[in-house]
Amino acid sequence: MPKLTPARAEGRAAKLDAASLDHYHQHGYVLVEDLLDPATDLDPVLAEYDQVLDDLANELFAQGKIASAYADLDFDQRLCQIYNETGQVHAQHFDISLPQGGTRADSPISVGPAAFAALRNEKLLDIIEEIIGPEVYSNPVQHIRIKPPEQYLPGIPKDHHGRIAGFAVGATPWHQDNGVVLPEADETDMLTVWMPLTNAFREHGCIEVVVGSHRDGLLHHCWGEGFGLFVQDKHLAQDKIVTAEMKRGDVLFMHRLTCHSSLPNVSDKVRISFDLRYNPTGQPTGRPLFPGFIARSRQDPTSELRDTEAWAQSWYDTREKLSRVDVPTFNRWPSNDPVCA
Ligand SMILES: O=C(O)CCC(=O)C(=O)O
Ligand SMILES: [Fe+2]
Repeated sequence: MPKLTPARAEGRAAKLDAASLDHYHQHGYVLVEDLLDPATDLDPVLAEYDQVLDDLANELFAQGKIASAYADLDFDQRLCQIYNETGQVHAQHFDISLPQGGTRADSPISVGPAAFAALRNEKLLDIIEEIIGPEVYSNPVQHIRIKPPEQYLPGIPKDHHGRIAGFAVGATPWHQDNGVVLPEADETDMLTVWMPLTNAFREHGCIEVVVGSHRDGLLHHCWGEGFGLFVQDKHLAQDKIVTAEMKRGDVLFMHRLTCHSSLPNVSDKVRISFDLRYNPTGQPTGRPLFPGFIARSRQDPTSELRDTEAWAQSWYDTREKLSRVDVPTFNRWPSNDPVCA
């Protein structure tokens, strides 16, 4: 399988060289190696999630749902132990976004300062600015994906295809990010930023990309019970698939129409990644009920949101509001689509 072309950032990582930018436009993605410093940019985020897991463990223990809070286990072992013992994937506890439906006033969400700092990371914004321009909006379609080794999840149910059920725990099917947002975002420059917080090599379930697929327009997506929206294999150029093995510090930038997926985690380590999205300020985000913010503005730097508490509050306010209304779906594709049968 061909390797992605890495674009090495220079100096303070503020620049994509012309060849890398050209690679993005030509192929629909660019993988920038060593853009982030694992110790200063990523470890604080992992520490925040250690705390989230600790809180979750204590809460479940207090509710009598687990036999111990397992404070002596490391993150990976503790996570798997809790998932297995409760028979549940607790992904929403860690996520930086609300569920797409059924939000309650107490739905878990994790909007801590380290996550906010990652969304506003200057090195990321420098590259984003080069791709989509100087007025950068943090699009609220954003997730942390914690993908445990499947071999360590005997307690989690599988669907009838043998796939492990739950958000992001298994392989992610082929899709375009444009396909999972509302049509209002179809004409935008929404950009996906994917970064591993732990190494994401093939065995950990890394991303795969169909090179140049952003040129083929929006593909038809089907709805799969348990694993969400996907593009059928017949629409995929199999010979254009590349595997994006990435280490901590690398960042992948993808066009909204670039078709991608991820492999199952067959390793013995939990794979943790962020997928964030940005669009030029003023363009629709594709999820109008969720809160975004101005991450960078060259025109009016004072309009940038720098207050981590205000950001968290914007999500808490949204949660409260959504818990009282019947939220229309963010999905444009019918669930019983004859084209998908
Ligand atoms: O991390 C994954 O498994 C899938 C990520 C993805 O689909 C995305 O970043 O848009
Ligand atoms: Fe995606």
